[in-house]
Amino acid sequence: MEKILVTRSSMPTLEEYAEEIKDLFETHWLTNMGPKHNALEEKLAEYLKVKNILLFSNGHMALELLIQAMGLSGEVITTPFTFASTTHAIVRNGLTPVFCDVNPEDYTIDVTKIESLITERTSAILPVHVYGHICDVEEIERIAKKHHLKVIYDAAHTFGVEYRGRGIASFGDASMFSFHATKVFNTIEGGAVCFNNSENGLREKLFSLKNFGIWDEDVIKDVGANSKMNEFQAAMGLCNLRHVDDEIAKRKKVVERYQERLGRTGGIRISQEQRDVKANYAYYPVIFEPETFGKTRDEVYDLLKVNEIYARKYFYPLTNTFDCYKGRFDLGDTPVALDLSKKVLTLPLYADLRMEQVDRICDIILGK
Ligand code: T4K
Repeated sequence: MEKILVTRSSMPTLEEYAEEIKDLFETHWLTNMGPKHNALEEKLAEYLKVKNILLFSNGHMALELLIQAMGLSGEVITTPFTFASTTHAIVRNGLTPVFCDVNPEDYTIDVTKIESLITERTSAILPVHVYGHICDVEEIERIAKKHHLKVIYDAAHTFGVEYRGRGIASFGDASMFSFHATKVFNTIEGGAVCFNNSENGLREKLFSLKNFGIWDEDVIKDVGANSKMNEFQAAMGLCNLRHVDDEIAKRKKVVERYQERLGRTGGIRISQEQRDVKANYAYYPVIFEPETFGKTRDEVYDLLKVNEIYARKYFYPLTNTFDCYKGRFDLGDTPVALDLSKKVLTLPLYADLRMEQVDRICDIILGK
């Protein structure tokens, strides 16, 4: 039986990558903001339609250091229907996450519930464009302005996504992207912070924080970390960027096949295309309603697994139920997220997933 995993990293050919890294064996310049790192930054700023970009060793450190750089304090409003990274980045900065529920349509933050969670301790909103579905960026901007809050987006899943022709990172004060091996665009491990406004010193601060707080050889101003993207990562990015549009087009075909096969089945909820959004088809989440569909999410998961198909329960468990946060949060605050986390399964999705493989997955789910 052919094994199918939830995703498979996009890679250039060995020849293309070898060609890209060849000069590293002459220059011996391997990291610390080298020429490939700088070239990738330039190309990505253009691709993502954003004025400022800084590259990091991974998305998580990009987010953690972004929160530090913004000097946030007290409470940060966020959602628990996400990867561990989002909540951990807040807590590791000594801040308190305040969990807002998500909406049942696209699983992003429920903007009607944000204002009731704002207190005098709130300093920011940190919503997640989960699965590549964008948040209600306009309403979030309105709320943030009214209450003088910062907005940081966890845009780990939204590489290349645009809203009304604007790069998604042009919304909010800043956005974090992940370029992990499992993402639409990867640099093996990697990440970025993007933002438009550069008049607040954010660029300089982030540059310092990802390099031990060093401003120059003799001046260390910040308690920084080490989170630099190295030249081999950047080389992978330069190669993958050449093919990313093709990859997204192929992913779209896979998604369309899933929609065709599963879209009209009672008890199965699939994501709808968002209006005015150029999508990237990052994930394919399916919600199984056991009463109507006849099987629970866990039963579908197991059924696929015995057939060597490894779908994933992204995002279960909710971050506010993690062992490390035991007793700290009230699950009653996020009922929609809790319900989704018990019913969602993300099906295999990657550019080279063949149509007959998609059909096999759908046949098993539909009991054909
Ligand atoms: N915010 C959000 C909303 C995120 O989803 C993430 C990361 C972050 C922040 C933090 O960004 P990073 O610091 O990671 O850049 C994976 C990824 O490791 C993680 O990046 C991602 N989200 C999360 C949703 O998924 P795991 O633990 O599920 O990965 P793993 O090792 O089980 O891999 C999943 C599948 O991917 C494998 O079954 C096969 C495929 N795969 C995996 C690897 C490692 C490949 O094809 N190649 C590979 O090299 O977390």
